[in-house]
Amino acid sequence: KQNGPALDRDAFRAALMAKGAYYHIHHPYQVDMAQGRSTPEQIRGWVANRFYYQINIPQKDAALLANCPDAATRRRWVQRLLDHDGYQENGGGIEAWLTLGEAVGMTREELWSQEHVLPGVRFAVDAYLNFVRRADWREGAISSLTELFAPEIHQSRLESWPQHYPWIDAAGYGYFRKRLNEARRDVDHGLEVALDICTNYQAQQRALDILQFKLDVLWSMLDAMSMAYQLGRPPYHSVTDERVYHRGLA
Ligand code: PQQ
Repeated sequence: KQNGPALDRDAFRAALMAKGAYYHIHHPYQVDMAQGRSTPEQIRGWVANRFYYQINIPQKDAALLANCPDAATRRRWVQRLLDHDGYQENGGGIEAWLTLGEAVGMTREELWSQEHVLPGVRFAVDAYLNFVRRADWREGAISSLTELFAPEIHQSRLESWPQHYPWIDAAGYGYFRKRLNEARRDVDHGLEVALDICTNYQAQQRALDILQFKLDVLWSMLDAMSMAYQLGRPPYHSVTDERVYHRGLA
């Protein structure tokens, strides 16, 4: 990319925020869920596939910690592991997502089995984990910045889903409620890192590319779900009705 003038702190923050235009809140699959057009099968498909994201997030954050030589940063970042994995008697986000799974009519075993996880979703999530494994921790932190836009999507689910989907047990909504505050706190830290290190044009463009990569991850997950659950074209649909796709080699 060409060189150019650096944006000042506020203009760079605005450029990051402008990437919200490509957030998965605008994906037709997400829009259909928010507007009450999704079938129970489509909601269940989303919950089961998103579970793969949920279980990879703490591994992603552990990878970032492993790459971070700064103790003060690790002290703050480690909270994300506790948020998702839980600690002592506190259940974390993974537990809350399993409760969401039960609320939409699936068993915990069904989620853990990964039998519903589509290859396209798996590849997208794996790309995120692998990026953070290999990246400088500060670039890893920048890749979490889609969370800038997450409180709005969690809030929208809390408002619209109970209205449209009375068949979902309200006990399932704990995850979304819990993330409202956690995401805001995460974003404060991630944004601080981005604004502090991206003080020249090239670093700023690189940060915007990293954020776009992460937006691509989230969008691609929903593309795979659209094919499978809306268009009736899951992998190998032209050959078999069986879910023959692999369940992860790790
Ligand atoms: N993103 C991260 C991350 O990149 O570290 C962690 C989370 C997200 C979560 O814990 C979420 O719950 C979450 N939820 C959504 C969503 O439901 O739309 C999106 C995102 C995101 O933007 O990456 C996260």
